[in-house]
Amino acid sequence: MFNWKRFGMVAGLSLTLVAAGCGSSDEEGTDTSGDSNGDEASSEMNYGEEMDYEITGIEAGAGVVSSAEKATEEYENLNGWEVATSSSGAMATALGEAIENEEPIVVTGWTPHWKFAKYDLKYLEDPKEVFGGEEQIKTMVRKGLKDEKPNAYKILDQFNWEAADMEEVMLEITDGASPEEAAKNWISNNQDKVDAWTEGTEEVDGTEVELVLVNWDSEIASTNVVAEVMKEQGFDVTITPLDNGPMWESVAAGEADGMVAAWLPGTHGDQYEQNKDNLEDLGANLEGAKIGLVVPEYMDVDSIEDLEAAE
Ligand code: PBE
Repeated sequence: MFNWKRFGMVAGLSLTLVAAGCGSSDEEGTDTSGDSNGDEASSEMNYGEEMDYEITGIEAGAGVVSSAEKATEEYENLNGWEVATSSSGAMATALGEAIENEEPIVVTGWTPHWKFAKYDLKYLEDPKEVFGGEEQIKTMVRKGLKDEKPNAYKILDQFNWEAADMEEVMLEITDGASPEEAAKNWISNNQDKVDAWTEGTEEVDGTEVELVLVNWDSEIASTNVVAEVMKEQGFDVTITPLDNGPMWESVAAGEADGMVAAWLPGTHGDQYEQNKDNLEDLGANLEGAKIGLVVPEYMDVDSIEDLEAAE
């Protein structure tokens, strides 16, 4: 049997290594005679140079990383820029450190995310609309789930909340709570919402359910909340972290029961097209999501077009 977990891990790791190996290909040695930066009079900082013309990305398979790469091709001024891939956690650490030192940084960002509650941040305008508009986060389940595990299916179908709910859970996790703990706390404070998700379902006795996710902060929050609700109904829930492609493929292949992490229409548009015939789309579980390039407020740029091209 194909091991999706291992595939996801290995694929993620090797992509990271490839990305690390082909870092920046600066044109070193062209600047031969003295300091040709000239412009002593210019008070404008060259943010691009300070950042090594690098956008701080997240997991290689994330839609926001593909969009950022596309942006480096479509915006002339991002010519020569690279998107450095790592993980959502590493991006958040880099963002926190840059802010502490008031240094420039451009990250691949998304909403809902706790970073907007912790820091003063802004999305860069995207006149070419490379990052798309408002998105929904949708729930996808494997074919056959409805017949085989109707109560699990119904809970997943009825799961639906708001950005503020998700942010609350994310913030608690960032502040040190375990995902299970934060999920349980949210559930006990929002029993009315949870009751609507379990409405019309019966409790079960240890039925196994496997949910898949990518370890993005937003999906850690949502998946754990759904998992805890299902556990309270008697399900034996496993959460398996994968890379983005394998997350979609595992549901389409029927290896996993479902996921609540489908960002559409733009972010995961390719994955959806490739897998839509082999899975069941249960609709939006959250409205008003968004992706883009995000910078600290103190940076004097408003649009992607304000960033300087690499020399
Ligand atoms: N994200 C969070 C994901 C979807 C959820 C925006 C980092 C992505 O870019 O694929």
